[in-house]
Amino acid sequence: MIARRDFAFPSGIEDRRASTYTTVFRFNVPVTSGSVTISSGTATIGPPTFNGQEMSVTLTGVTNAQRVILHVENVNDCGLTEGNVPIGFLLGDASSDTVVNSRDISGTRSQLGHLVTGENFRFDVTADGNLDLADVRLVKSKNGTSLP
Ligand SMILES: [Ca+2]
Ligand SMILES: [Ca+2]
Repeated sequence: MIARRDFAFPSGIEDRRASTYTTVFRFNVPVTSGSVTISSGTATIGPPTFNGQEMSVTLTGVTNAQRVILHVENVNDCGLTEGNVPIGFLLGDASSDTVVNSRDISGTRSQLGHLVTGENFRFDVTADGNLDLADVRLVKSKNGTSLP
């Protein structure tokens, strides 16, 4: 039995560019079945895969500056467990505050040449493992965009 509260968390914002995004749902017990559908937003979802306490789905065709809401249900065949998980997609929003502005640009510039770590990975908006001018250019190109 998985508690409903497992799904009660705030929307994260993905700020990196990728053709495929993997969304991992982590539970407090091992999971072997479940379904995930897109309840709103533009994306194509793949079938879920299971590994220990994690269920993963891939998202492709995700457009920028939108909120995708994933509907998770029937985890471990427990019909009572369901929930909506919102994910924001906003390229360049390294600061995760729903707008791309000069703070994101200066923040990305401040990371130029650094190694990508668990602390600064959001500045690698091209998601290529390097913090370089391509990241700064991408953030600049999205200046002024925001999540609805
Ligand atoms: Ca921002
Ligand atoms: Ca990069």
